[in-house]
Amino acid sequence: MAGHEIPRSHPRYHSLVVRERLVEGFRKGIVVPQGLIAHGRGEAFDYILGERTHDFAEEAIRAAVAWLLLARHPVISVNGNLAALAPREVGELARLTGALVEVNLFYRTEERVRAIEDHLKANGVGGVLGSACRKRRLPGLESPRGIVCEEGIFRADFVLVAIEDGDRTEALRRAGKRVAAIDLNPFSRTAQMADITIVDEATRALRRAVEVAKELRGAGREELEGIVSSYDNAGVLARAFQAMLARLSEAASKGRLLEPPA
Ligand code: PTJ
Repeated sequence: MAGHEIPRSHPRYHSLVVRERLVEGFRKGIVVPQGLIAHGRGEAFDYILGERTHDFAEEAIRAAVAWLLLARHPVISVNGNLAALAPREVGELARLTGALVEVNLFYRTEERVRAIEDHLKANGVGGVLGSACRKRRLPGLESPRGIVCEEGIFRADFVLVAIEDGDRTEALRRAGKRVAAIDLNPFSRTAQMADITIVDEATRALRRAVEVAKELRGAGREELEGIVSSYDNAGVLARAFQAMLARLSEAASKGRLLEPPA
């Protein structure tokens, strides 16, 4: 069934288009029903943030890109929601930074892994890991997210994850890897456990990461190391909470927002 026609004049046009993309992904077997619920939670946080990339997210994006460029074996981990929302952005960021792309799912079936690989390939992402690789287990992770590719996440020194449930970032860190997470919810276990937390909508953050990668690709090691070593994730998370608090207290004191949701 084709997606619904959304009138361009609708005040929430963009948000409705994004929902259609996920529903389409659900119909193609890329997104799980639980992914639609996860998106709703993300939308609520994005509303509070005013649906824009804040300075704290910008700082986290720069640190994540610098780390992707510095890492010996960087991997971008893709689940159903991310594949449906931002396949081209994933591909471009991987190309610019030399990162591998691996499909890693919580609600894992081999059929879904292949559907996501095909979708990524159809959107220009080359060399996706997932189905045809030597499988290994991430120690201490019971869920199917623990099934990883030896030449991908298992060997990685840096992993970028997005729209992720709570159990994996900790396991990746225990395995000695650095982790950057894109998560609109700064309260989440993933957001709290990551080395770098990008509190921003994943598609918006990846678009910005692509621009930053174009800029930083020509930078020397020293400059990249400077970005990484001066990065303070606790400070970035604190600023994300402050931004939410400021928007909420503005609304609470005036009963309305100066900038209504676009
Ligand atoms: O594709 P699978 O099988 O790996 O499953 C993927 C889902 C999303 C179902 C799974 O990872 C899950 O259940 O995730 P959670 O526990 O709902 O967590 C998702 C987190 O991502 C929540 O903190 C949301 O607020 C956040 N989130 C949702 N949509 C976005 C987002 N963050 C950034 N950008 C979004 N578009």
